[in-house]
Amino acid sequence: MELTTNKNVLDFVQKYVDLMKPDKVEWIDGSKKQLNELTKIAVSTGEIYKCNQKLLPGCLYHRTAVNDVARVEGRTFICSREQKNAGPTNNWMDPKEAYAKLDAIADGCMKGRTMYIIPFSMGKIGSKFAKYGIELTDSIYVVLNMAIMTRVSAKVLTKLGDSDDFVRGIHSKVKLEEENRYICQFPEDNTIYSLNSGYGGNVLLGKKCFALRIASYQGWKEGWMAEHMLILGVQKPDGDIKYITAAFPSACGKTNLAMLIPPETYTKKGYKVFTVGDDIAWIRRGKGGMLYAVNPENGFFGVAPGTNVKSNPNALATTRKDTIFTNVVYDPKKKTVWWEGLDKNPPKNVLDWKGNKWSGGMVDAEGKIIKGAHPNSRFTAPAKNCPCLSSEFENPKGVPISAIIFGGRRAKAAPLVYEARDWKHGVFVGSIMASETTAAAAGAVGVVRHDPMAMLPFCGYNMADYFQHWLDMGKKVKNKPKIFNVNWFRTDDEGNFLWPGFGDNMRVLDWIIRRCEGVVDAVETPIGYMPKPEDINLDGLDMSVDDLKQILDCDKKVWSAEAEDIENYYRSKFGDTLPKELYAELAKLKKNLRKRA
Ligand code: GTP
Ligand code: SPV
Ligand code: MN
Repeated sequence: MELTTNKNVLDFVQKYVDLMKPDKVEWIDGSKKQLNELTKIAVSTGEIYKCNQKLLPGCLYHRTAVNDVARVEGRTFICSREQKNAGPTNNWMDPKEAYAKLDAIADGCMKGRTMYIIPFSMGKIGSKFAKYGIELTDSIYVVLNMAIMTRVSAKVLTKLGDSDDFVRGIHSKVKLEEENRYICQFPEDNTIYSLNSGYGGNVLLGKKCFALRIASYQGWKEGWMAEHMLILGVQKPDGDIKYITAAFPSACGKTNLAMLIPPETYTKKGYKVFTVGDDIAWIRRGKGGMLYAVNPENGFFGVAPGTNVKSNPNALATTRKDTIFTNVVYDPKKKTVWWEGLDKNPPKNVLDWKGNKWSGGMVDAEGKIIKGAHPNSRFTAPAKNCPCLSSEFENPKGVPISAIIFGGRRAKAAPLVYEARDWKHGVFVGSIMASETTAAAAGAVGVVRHDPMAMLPFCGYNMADYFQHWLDMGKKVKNKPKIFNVNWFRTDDEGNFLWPGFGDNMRVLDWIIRRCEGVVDAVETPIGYMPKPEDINLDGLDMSVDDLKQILDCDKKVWSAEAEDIENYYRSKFGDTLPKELYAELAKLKKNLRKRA
């Protein structure tokens, strides 16, 4: 039954029913009963497996097509009317051409299938931050994931009333053909059109497509920001909580930092860390001249490999019920799941992420270990399962931000942590972010590329305008967060990480917070303020101040080369369109490097 009389919604649905020609249409109200019935259908067709309900109550298992396991940046388009509004970092398609191309692929694609209509909210329904969407899909897997990741409810339609202010999401698996896979965003039409994929970031349209690509555009127009950031709260022994957001590229440690458990030297003093979000932050100006952040999502779509009781016990605990596992190892007898880095006992005689027979320790013809789980295998888990979920998770006003952290995966160059001199310099620091590519997107892994603010694949408009928007936001905010850059991934010549990372990243957060409070000194370097090595708490770590000095350095030679590279990047990508403040910051960096040489 239709859940609304909103003509804008009904017209939208009808248009795609006429085009895609589903046998049946079903409105999703988000009720447990309906989701259970859909699960039953998906289990009966083999689309989804039910896990062992004693060990993993409410948990499900799914495998995507082998050619469809990550975001496809090369097939992701920003379809603004003018190419310049997509900018130099996005693929662009003319919207007319894009609709025609996609409509032709979608014609009749749901014959023999059911179209599910999912009303969902990003952000708490009814809050100032909230934005609503309707996703059409022919995938039960998508419905079940959306019901975890977003707020799926008939209430969304009630709140929407007769309004036209909703994001239109159109998704079909079609035939999962790689050559006809398209992830198109139409920011000026509030529309997302995704065909021929069944993988997370390509099809859970509330996430990257809406909450980042469309929302970043909305934020630009409306004076707020949509960022690829985690949000966490650090509670100090005196009870005061400082909130921090951090932008790292995909698979560079957001979920891990958001859920970190501090080392004993902190817990015994009473420090606690709370998670508000692990991937996306919507940020607005608020009380006290500060920036406030909410997590618009309702669940975590986290990287499975490497998640274990030691690295991230909170994430692991979050996945023990009502979770969907995708592309990990499945034991069809025990109905349990496994992934590399879960424990040291890989199962035998089970199925790998492709559904092939697999046993831990199996090697290929060259003697190389065959992995059981895909490196980008994921869990979809409800936020409310998270043991360290912040009590502010549902706060409709968001949390006040004291610090913003940028960070990437850099074997060399970038030090453990440094602080920007001011907001403008901080925007520069975000704009020059570079990071090694990971398995979260299709393509080569481990290649250093520029990824400004970790938004390269997610900015829904011209990146030069996005930089300007950052600069402008700074002008409007009185009590601006301080901006920092971190790198957990420095390695020695043998490729070993030089910093323990994970829970021990608390030691860096501690310095950051003390900087925000103005209670600790710093050393001025050409790239910004760096900690005095003795100001990083190493208590309980097998690491000397000398070891630490290795990763708290600003090598002038390395940074001079870095500055050249930034200049090339700026000039070749953006030329005159780049805000002149950023060229001025680059000039300052070069001068600092010369001065102190
Ligand atoms: P997306 O969900 O793709 O946006 O990823 P994410 O940024 O949330 O990354 P996540 O926390 O899932 O971590 C990705 C990978 O980085 C995992 O394999 C982690 O084990 C690894 N990782 C996370 N934090 C650290 C760290 O502090 N040090 C090291 N060496 N590895 C880390
Ligand atoms: C990322 O790649 O940054 C993710 C996973 O968070 S996806 O939803 O697939 O984009
Ligand atoms: Mn992400």
